[in-house]
Amino acid sequence: MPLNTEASEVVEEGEWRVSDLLAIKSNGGEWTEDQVAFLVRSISNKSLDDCQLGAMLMAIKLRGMTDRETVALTCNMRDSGSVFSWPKEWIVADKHSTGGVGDKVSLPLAPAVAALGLKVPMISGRGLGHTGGTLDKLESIPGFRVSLNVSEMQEALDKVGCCIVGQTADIVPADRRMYAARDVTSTVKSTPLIVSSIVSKKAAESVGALVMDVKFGHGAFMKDRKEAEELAKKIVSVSKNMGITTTALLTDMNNPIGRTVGNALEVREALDCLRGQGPADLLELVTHLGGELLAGGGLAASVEDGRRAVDRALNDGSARATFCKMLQKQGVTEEVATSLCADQPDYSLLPTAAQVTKVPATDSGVVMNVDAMALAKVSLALGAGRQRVGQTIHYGVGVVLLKVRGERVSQGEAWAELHHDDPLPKDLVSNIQDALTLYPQDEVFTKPTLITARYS
Ligand code: IUR
Repeated sequence: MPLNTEASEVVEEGEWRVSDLLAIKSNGGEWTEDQVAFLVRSISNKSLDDCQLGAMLMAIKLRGMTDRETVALTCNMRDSGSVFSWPKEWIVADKHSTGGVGDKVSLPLAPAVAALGLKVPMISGRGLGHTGGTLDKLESIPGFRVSLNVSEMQEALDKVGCCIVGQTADIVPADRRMYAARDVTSTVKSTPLIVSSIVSKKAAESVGALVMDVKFGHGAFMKDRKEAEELAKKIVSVSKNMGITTTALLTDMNNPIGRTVGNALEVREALDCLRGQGPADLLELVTHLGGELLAGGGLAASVEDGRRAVDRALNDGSARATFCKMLQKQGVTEEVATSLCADQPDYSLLPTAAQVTKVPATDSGVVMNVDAMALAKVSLALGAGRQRVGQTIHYGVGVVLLKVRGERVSQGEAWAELHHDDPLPKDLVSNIQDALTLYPQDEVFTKPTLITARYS
């Protein structure tokens, strides 16, 4: 493929005509690092207009980017805003998930690895569409504040070891403009654009170790395993190229994680996990992802040792004590924080729904599958999430699964509970019935693998 067929001469040293650069990419060529830097500068200072930005994103989506280009894009995006600077002796780490249903992993994970010596300045998002957001879950705790300034973050990391906060305007501003444009130009699903968006924000946190939870399946952004594999490999290679020790786990998202979907309900389950009493799938994700971070940060001799350390921190109360301190650093009163984190927690302090309706099984059998996407849609219909940016959410509502994969249910027995504030929308009970698939009585249940691959 000839390079740069429509591109013309350099306009001035180090500067290019945007239309020439667009021609290079749309003809299948490769941009130089300087050209990528120029494009990101032009996005930030708005000398690249919305039409050109849309064309640039579409050219990237259709033609792809080499690793060299993606690294250059990511570095320049990182440098478009503030980059945190932490004390040299700190080992700073973070996790990112591509988003799942019932995914409350960050809540126990951050304090568990912080209790073991890592510093975790976790920047999370809000929920939109079918996946819930970590910030919304935390905001269901009375008093919790997701916006800390840099010095408050530094203080939280110094005294507690972790904080979970929202993105501020000065972190990777180029991504803000690019993401808004991707949303309206059908260019969200582009591996180099996803990789640069995610990794630039983690790099701006100045992390030394990163673990990615790349989800695939019915309830995930990536429905297809091949697409998820491609993303996982590219994130690892780009992030490592930027000096961040990175691994990615490819995890199944056909069933929701744990037994709860909905903000306050998920906080309860995260607190159960922090008392060593959480569901097995949540524990598996927290220990595996935490093990990767501890090994990546050099605080465990191996991933296996790291996993065991996380398990211990969840069982000996140290992760829970760290979470309790984090809550207080982020605005929760001592009384509420200690009551939630007690051996006998007072969950009545969390918002609860006005009504609980049980959903009976229409048949008998062993639960083979609870469709994560169907459950997410039910939870959204109950008001647990947002269909539009800025929509208010009901913190207490959601779904509790009384039966999950591998468990037996009899006809007429309740297998789920709907927690709702408003009268149930018509058809909701029949919609949730469609989420449940049972094995015929005589088949043997084999537990599907949750973590299916690892890339490093
Ligand atoms: N999350 C991000 O931070 N960036 C993206 O492009 C996607 C998810 I998709």
